[in-house]
Amino acid sequence: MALRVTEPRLDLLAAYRRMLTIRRFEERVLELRMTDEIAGSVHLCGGQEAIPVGALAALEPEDRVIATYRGHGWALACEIPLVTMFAEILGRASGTNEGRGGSAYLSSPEHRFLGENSIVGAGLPIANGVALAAQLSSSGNVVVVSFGDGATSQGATHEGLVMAVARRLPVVFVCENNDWSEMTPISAIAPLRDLAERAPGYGMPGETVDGTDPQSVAEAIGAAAERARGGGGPTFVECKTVRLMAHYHADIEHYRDPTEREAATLRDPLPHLRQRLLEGGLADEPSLVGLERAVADDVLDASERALAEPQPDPAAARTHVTFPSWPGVAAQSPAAAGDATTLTVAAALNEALRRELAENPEVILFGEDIAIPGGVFGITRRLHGEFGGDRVFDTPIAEAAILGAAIGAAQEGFRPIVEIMYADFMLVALDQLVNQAANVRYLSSGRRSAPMVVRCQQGATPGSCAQHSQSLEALLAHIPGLKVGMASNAHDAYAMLRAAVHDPDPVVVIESRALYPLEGPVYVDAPIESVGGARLRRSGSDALIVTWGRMVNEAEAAAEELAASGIHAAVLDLRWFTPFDDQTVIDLSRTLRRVLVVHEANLTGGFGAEVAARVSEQAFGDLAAPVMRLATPDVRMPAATGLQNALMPSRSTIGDAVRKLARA
Ligand SMILES: Cc1ncc(C[n+]2csc(CCOP(=O)(O)OP(=O)(O)O)c2C)c(N)n1
Repeated sequence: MALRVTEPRLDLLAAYRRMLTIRRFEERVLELRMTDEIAGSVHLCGGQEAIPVGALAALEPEDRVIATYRGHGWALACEIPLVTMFAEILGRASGTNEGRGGSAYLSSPEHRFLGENSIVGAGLPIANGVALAAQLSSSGNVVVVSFGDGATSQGATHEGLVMAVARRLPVVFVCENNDWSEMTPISAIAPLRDLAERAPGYGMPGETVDGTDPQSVAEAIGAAAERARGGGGPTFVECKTVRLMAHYHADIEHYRDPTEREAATLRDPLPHLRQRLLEGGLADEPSLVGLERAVADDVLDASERALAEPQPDPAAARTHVTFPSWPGVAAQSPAAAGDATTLTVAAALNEALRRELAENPEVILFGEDIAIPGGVFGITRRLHGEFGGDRVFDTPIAEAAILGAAIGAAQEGFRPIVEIMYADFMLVALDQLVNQAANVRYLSSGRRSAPMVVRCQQGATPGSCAQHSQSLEALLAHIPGLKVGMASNAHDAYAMLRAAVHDPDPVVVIESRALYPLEGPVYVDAPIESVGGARLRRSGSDALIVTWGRMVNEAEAAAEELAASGIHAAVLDLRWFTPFDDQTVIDLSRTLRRVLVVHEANLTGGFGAEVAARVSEQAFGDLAAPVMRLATPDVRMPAATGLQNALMPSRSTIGDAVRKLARA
């Protein structure tokens, strides 16, 4: 497809210098790895230098770049200083990420380099989010995201391409085709002459260029960027290149035919460009020799300086997991917050979203069928009509693309709230939450964050099948960097969602589908709470039931029945799994001395195990009995109502458990 709009003239001598700098850098990294100055694997980009150098020559200063894990060349093309790059790869405190990123996951947003990504294909959905932010703010910026030929097999790549087309996002997808999908030739996977042939199938233009020629790369990427800037949407640019430095430092390439390797060496971009400079009269031999010596000296000098830099302070390893505190009010009794309106949980959630959209222009809402249809459970009804299609929009059925777009947009100043229709569906896109969102703050040493809210609902209801009824809070709460909560009533559904939107970290707000119709008072003008804090729902003197979600209501009903027989159980609604309210849980456990944890999720590895462990460790001497757990047994969830009821805790089984505990 013809793409040419303009033909950026590349300063070939400057390009040669940059490409040579990248090559010498990679060679020096290899030396430092082989002498064990560098720990771990290094994946070097020798042979591929023309792609980042050509691309950056075609971009504007405010455009953004996201690279593959083989991304040193991109980082250097973005002009991150050599010494800072070496320092990061050497694990020094003065590195781009203070030693947290290392070779394959470094970033420097100040240099518009939003980072490498060690998960193959994961950068595309995030690039879409960065592009979404550019589109919504009319900045005119473009995002370039690079990925290997092997990454074209990834689901995230497919979802990213689909989403970019659906929203006409200003992204340039740069496929660095070096013929090798790790240790398997891409020809054995994709029976295509060019991978760019796939682009029209997505509904975007595609072009294949010689990725060893910086001029061709600059022209193709320049044209694609201009098209994106003009509102024309994404383009797929395939740059055919060569891998001259193996998959990683210790790869002996036993799987590679020597003749293919030899042919790749003959395509080495550096001697070709050197020859072109001489033949074109752009440089003479002595000046090139001088330039080459200067580049080698610069690289060596930078590496020596980085080696002399101090190691990070070991105490720093624990910082910047999440923001330490947020100046919202502490969770408080809703009764202290003025007049109440009676709403269902579903309506309370809708009102929270409406208020956040109305009060905060950076809030955007997207997900599957959430805009025009108003969500499959109606939680987002009328919001598209009130706030328009830029702020409330429907997405493809592509959970990784949804979460990735939220991550990218959040890093660029937006507050995305996304809906994952069922918690079960998050499992197809966990990478974006666990490997991506949860890492942003830590890996950037607090310089970046991804303040996004993921809403999902969960739990078994009559007829819901095993793939639509799991309770997954423990899985999510296990991940450092995420905050996770679950409401048991209409006011908390409202207040916790608003707290999540104002929190500076990624927050997963789990809703209980069974509770959507539950009515209760909602104090809509209550001050915004901070994320965190359990709430005592019922006082008692004989035992403490710690629970959350719909089980809070079951526990309260059980406590009511128990009171009639003289057993007074307190009920604590945990509300937030992370951050965990140790103080409230432990103080009450010490006082009441008998603790039962109840949850709908199945027993093994459930969050009840975490509560029990914390209480056992911190309230040990005060307990009159071991902490008890009551949960759904470790089975899959059947659809039939009678079978479900036979498994899940209920007021009657909770009552039995408390009676047993009271006798212990
Ligand atoms: C999701 C995922 N699967 C597997 C890997 C392991 N892995 C690391 S690099 C790589 C090869 C990627 O090949 P390609 O996309 O062609 O990039 P290239 O190595 O050519 O730069 C693989 C499979 C990974 N990091 N992430």
